[in-house]
Amino acid sequence: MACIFCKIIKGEIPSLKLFESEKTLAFLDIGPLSRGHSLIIPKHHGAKLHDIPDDQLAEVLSVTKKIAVAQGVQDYNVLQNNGRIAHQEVDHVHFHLIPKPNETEGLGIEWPTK
Ligand code: D5M
Repeated sequence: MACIFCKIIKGEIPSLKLFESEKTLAFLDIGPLSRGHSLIIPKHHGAKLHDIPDDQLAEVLSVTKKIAVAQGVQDYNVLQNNGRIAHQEVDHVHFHLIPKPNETEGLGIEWPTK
């Protein structure tokens, strides 16, 4: 299995997990656009949105909402790319949750300093 996100699901490569259930995994993005930038993925492998069963998609969106609430940010982007022209790099469906914190908001999650 060459899919890097399937390897993360299987624990074959490390990730900083935020949430895991039977259908869904959330972890911090390795190249965060802001502090707390996370990825929420269905465990079902599929490259594009239309490859994923509805029940898996529903849970992914619900988990995305819960993480946004848990992070305590009011302003954030949810982004999901399909295909190279649309800037998709990893061919396993993933939703980006990108906080846009201001100085008074706390995320409670730290990306480790190098
Ligand atoms: O975004 C793909 C995203 O996947 C990009 O923001 C980096 C992230 N990425 C790639 N490899 C890893 C690992 N190993 N851990 C965490 N995050 C990772 P796209 O929408 O496909 O352009």
